[in-house]
Amino acid sequence: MIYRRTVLFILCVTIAGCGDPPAPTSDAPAEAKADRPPNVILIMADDLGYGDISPYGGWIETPHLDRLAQAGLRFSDFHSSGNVCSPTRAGLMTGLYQQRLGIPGVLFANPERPEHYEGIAAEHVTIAEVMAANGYATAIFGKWHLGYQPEFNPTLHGFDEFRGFVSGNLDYQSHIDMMGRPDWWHDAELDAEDGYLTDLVTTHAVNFIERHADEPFFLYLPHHAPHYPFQGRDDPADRTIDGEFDQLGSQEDKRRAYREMVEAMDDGVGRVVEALERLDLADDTVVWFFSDNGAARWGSNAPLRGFKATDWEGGHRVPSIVRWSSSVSPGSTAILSSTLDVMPTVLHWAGIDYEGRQDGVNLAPLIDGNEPPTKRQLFWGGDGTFWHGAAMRDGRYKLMIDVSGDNEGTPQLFDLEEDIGEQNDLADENPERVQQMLTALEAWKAEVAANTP
Ligand SMILES: [Ca+2]
Repeated sequence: MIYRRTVLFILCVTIAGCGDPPAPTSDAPAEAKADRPPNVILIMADDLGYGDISPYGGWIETPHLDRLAQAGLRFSDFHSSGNVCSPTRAGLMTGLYQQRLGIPGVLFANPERPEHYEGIAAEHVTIAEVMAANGYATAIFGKWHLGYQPEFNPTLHGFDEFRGFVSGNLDYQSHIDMMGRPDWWHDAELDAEDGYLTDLVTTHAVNFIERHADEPFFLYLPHHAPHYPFQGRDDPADRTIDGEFDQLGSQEDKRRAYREMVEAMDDGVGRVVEALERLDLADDTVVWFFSDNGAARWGSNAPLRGFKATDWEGGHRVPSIVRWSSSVSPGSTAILSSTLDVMPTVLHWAGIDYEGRQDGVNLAPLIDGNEPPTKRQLFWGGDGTFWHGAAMRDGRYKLMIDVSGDNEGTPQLFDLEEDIGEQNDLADENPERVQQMLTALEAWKAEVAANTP
């Protein structure tokens, strides 16, 4: 483990563009224990919508997430940087717009698709690499979806341990991917395990926390739930090796299965928090829960418009709750924020001075109230709509370029503070604002394209 960390550290300091080697600073948050920085656990749901879970008034009761929200901070204007799986994950891992990494869309499981051979390149610095270089034990349990080839394995991107899968969707019981291949890994080797996928992720998480209770740890839990195939704990396996199966799963009542999948994930949140409390780590551990994109049509993004794979709010405004009992005051916040902000914020909380490039911002001073909210711009353009459809936020305003269905990309403008459901297009009344935002969007496209392999 020490050897691997050393290698990563050398990698980071020798590669151009990496910036100065990350190193602990003297201005770690005063609340952290003097002898160790906080542990960090990122729990990411897959395709969970804004209107799915009870802390957001959703249709599924999630008592453990309710409890997390009561003890933590609930974001109401938090966004995934992509509207589908791989792009958001690339942005989350690096704090960079995923377009810079050449991952604007899904990395397909089908080997006939060119994207099957792409992934997160070695020169990009991940949050796990920086944490590991600063003394953290690191692990990922769950869905990677940042490359199928051996060189993209998470153990080569800063994670000491990996249990999980590399494809976009997996049978929750048989752990077979949509192409009929086994896809359950232990580090860089296929290694089958029995068990319901969501519970397996949780069991490995609790085990890791117990093993590392005496040292700082960084734990990334990208759950599969509630992404299809729709299978609750008691539903049978659908997929067999090289078999014929419905990708969505065989259950007719998909809403029922979806609810059970979310409930199993909520149980997992409860088991992780219980482990922290049992080991007296709860006050010294950041637990940050969010989703990788909005819900598909089996879930709910209410009151938002649109679904996963669109740039409407329903595609990327997602639940996000952070709990760090000793340092983050409970409540809710309307700060405009992004999965891109997770890395810079977590590194700040960990007392790590990282000088590499980041598109995200450190949210800590905004959360603390030490800085006033800034008027911020965020950009989207991804998964097949890249360079065609797109969206941008400029403070309360959103520019939307929709090329789906009958829409041919005529710019639309919405005031999200007045109209969160994106019903009243204000473009005709605000031509100057539309033009300013279009200009900014084009500048962003050109800038990230200049950094795209
Ligand atoms: Ca997803």
